[in-house]
Amino acid sequence: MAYFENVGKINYEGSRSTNPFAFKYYNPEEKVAGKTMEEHLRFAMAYWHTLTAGGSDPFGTDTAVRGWDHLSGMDKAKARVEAAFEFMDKMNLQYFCFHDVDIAPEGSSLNEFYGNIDTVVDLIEQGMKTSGKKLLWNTANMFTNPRYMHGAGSTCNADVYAHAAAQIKKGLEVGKRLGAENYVFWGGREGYETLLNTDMKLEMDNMARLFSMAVDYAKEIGFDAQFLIEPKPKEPTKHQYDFDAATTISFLQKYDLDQHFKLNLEANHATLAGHTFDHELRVARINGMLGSLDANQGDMLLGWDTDEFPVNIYDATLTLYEVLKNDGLGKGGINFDAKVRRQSFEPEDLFHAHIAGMDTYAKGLKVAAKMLEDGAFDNFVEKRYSSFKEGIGADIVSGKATLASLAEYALNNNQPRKNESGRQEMLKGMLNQYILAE
Ligand code: XUL
Ligand code: CO
Repeated sequence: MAYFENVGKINYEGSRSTNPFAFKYYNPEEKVAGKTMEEHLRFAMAYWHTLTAGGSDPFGTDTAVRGWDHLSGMDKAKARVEAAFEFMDKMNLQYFCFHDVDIAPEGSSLNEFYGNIDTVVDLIEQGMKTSGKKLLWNTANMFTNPRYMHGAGSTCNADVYAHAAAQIKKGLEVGKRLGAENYVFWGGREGYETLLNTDMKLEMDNMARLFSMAVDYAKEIGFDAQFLIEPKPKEPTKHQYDFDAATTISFLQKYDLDQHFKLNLEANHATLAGHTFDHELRVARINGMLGSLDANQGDMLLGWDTDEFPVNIYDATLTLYEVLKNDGLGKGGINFDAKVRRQSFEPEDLFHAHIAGMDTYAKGLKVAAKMLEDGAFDNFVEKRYSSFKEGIGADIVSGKATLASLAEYALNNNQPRKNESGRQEMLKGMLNQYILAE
């Protein structure tokens, strides 16, 4: 059965196309900086937003109209698998991502949940075989069920902690079976509401213990996916431990986990942390921790995680600039952790949303590649720090300088070199020129 019968395969038609069901910039085979767009971008569909969610918000129930609405339980779960492969095929998406609860109902016991997962994973495995679609990452949802009210790895309840471990164990087994390229941990309730009732040290130590157990188990079963932590500063919890890239990296370093993990960075999480997305990518990149991306965007007028499809070419350009500087995302990809608005309730809207997002990132990729190729920004930065290339600057960088040697230098240096302008406005003008020209 077709769940998206009004829409055919989405093809590239070029920037002058007026067909709303066509790519204007995303041309999978087009070569950019030595690789095809498809190889660079590795777009993924987020199962939870595209198949599972229905548009509800804290003030209203679902609005979405979907071909599986009349079904329930396992029948609905099975229908969604069919719909998922139809959507990915029509949308030309090669990858997908899911939480355990997105694909299968939890039932009334852990054992039943395991059984439901196995049944649906059989279907997914079949679909992957026939279609060639791949699993970018899977994860365990350890935040929706009421049992996780105090957290999962950071809960005060050891039985809940054990339940979380059981979900992760199954998630790793499923990941191995489906050949997931990554496995994600997002700690939505790993944090606190008030320090008055919180043992922060124990909570963080326990989280690290759970990550270590996951690393050990993956090794034991031969699951070689890249492990990823997805930082987010707040929402749903007031303060989340994986606050941002810098905080998460130092957490991983402290617990000796940094060699086993990289980061899955999300645009709207960056803005919630008071950062730009490219800031987060830069922090991860210079620490060798840039793993994968959750592509979306927030709304400057709203203070929460609106998870809108990314349409901002300026941001996409700066994002792809970091990705290219990182020499790509390796096993990672670009997952649309984004949802259509509540008013965009028709199945067609899912296509419009993904087309807009994929075109935005495709255009960003082309602009960023040109910026890198020309080297204008690199040259500027290189020149800006040139005082560290020779003389006293080279001594500082090589570690030869001491406070005493620097003080002696400063005392004798009667004509210190003058500061030069940072030329920020000129550089931003140049960036606009690239975006408008490319
Ligand atoms: C929530 C969020 C999650 C993670 C996976 O803000 O981003 O969907 O991506 O759990
Ligand atoms: Co996300």
